[in-house]
Order: sequence, then structure tokens, then C-alpha cells
Amino acid sequence: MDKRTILVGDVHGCAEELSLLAQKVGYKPGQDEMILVGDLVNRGPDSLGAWELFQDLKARSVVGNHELHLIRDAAGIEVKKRWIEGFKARFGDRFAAYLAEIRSWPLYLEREEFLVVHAGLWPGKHPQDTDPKALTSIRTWDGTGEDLQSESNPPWFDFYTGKKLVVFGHWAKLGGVVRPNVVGLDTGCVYGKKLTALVLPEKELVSVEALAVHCPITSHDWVDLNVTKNNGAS
Ligand SMILES: [Mn+2]
Repeated sequence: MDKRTILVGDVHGCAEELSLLAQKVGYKPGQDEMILVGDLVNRGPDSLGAWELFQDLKARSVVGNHELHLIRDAAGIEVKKRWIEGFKARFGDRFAAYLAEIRSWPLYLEREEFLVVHAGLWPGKHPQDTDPKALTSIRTWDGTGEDLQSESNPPWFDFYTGKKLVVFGHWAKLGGVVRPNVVGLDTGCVYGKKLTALVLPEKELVSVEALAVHCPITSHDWVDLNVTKNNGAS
């Protein structure tokens, strides 16, 4: 069988669902390739388990806003919201290895057949010329880039006219996006919906149902991240 690429939406600590999805698509580590769109941990029930499984699966990932936040926090950049203590508590003596791992992840991954990025593309710019925070958080386009979030503006992908397939996550409220040149894979598993994979070259979408509503849905991506609230929900 030819090598397949399994692109997976936002896991957010839903380790069991990731395991079930890998089984459902018949993923073979070493033969197939698995690439996540970022946001592997946080919010869900088992962040450490998700990271351990990620390693067992020999998967790769691009940086999500949750990883970027931790990287910047660890570097002393994001001083307002410190996640480090919560991560250290959860990851224990594996924290340093986890941090080193996510620091090695790219902000986007471009192949001949597709480009993977956590949130989306800044209209008219290649991701190499785009601010990391925008790549990991953009939802909509206001014409100037001042406001990348307001849902009164059209989604960024309305402005994407390239032929290369862009695969992204981050925007669970959309419940997935399927267009000829854009696929959104965040189908809100952590919010009790689904975890979804895009299998290439078949271009087949495969989902597993969430095993629970792990986290109440919120439109405020940065607000519900209190590390002390409960296990894994940071
Ligand atoms: Mn995200």
C-alpha cells in the first residue's frame, strides 16, 4: 500500500479519541505519516496521555496557539497568563522534554500536495512572512489584519485562492470546513463533538465521536485557561 498521510484536527488532551481515530483509519506508524494541526494538549481530560500517544504514534505536528503560548511563556514573553506551573504539575519530570519537543515543531508544514497550519493564512502572505501569533489564531479577515477574530468579518479562507490544499484546525465552532482547496479539521472533540482526520491521498474524512463533553464550549479561546481549575483543562 502506498504511504498515506493522516492529518488530524485539534486533540486538546482527548487521548482516547486520538487512539480510536488512529485505529479507525488503520494508521501504521512508520508506514503512514500522521500530522496534527496543533493544540495537542489542554482543555481535555488527558494532556499527558495525548502527548505520550503522540510519541507512540510517531506523529508530527505544527504549533497551535496553545503550544505557542507555552513556548512564549517559557521564554518570558507572555507575562500575563502563565501556564508553566500548570504544565509542570501535569507533566512532572517530562515537562522539559515536552517543551523541547514543541519547540521543535514548525509553525506550518508545506508539501507539494498540501500546507498545514494551525489557524490559517494571512491573505496575500506566505506563512513564512506571517507573524506566528496570526498563523495560530487567525479566524477572519477585516481587510487590514487589525482584527483577526471578529465573526462579523468573512473567514480568512474566503480570500484564499491558491490551488494547494490548506489544512487547518483551531476554529471548532465551524464544525469542520470542506472546500476544494481548504479543509478545516477542528470538529470540537473536546467540546463533545468529534475528532476528525483527513486521509490523503484519498481525501477521505474520518471521524470518531467524542467520548464525553470534556469541556464546555466557549467562543473565547483565551479565557477558559485557568490551570488550577481541573485536571487538564488549562
Ligand atoms: Mn487553537
